Amino acid sequence: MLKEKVLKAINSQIEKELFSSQLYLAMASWAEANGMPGTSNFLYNHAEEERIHMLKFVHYVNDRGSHATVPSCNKPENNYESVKSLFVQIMEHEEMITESINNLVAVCMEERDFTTQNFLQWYVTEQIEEESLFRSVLDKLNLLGNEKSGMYLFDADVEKLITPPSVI
Ligand code: OFO
Repeated sequence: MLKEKVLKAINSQIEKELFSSQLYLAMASWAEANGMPGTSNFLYNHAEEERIHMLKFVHYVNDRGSHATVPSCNKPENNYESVKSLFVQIMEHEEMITESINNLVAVCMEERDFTTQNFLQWYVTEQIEEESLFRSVLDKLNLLGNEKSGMYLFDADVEKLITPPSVI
């Protein structure tokens, strides 16, 4: 069984991963409705990725003999000013997630739960990849500046960054 503090922190992280998935789903739908098929495919795929992050926690908690609870989820923003503002928001969101994973590691260290700390290393590495991915998307957008014609190329290009969701 997990210690109370560790369980509480993981259940709170499950809520964040669920929100990430819903947020990227809402963003994907906005991009699809606004004629950006490559961007929407990229975001739909990433919404799945976040659902897998959530499930990985759920299975871990239950495998340890505790109970992972499924939370309700806040409504994500459904409208965006621009593709750039959407990706800026993702970057800020992922930085917040990285901070949250780091805090979770700190809780495990305080509670001397080295098994969970070891399990969390997957998320620590994943956050390096996620931040790097979204930074590279923002770099592409910054290179385009305000050129509307460039958005067609961006849309085709961002789709190439899709990777199959990782296995649980
Ligand atoms: Fe985007 O990494 Fe999970 O939340």
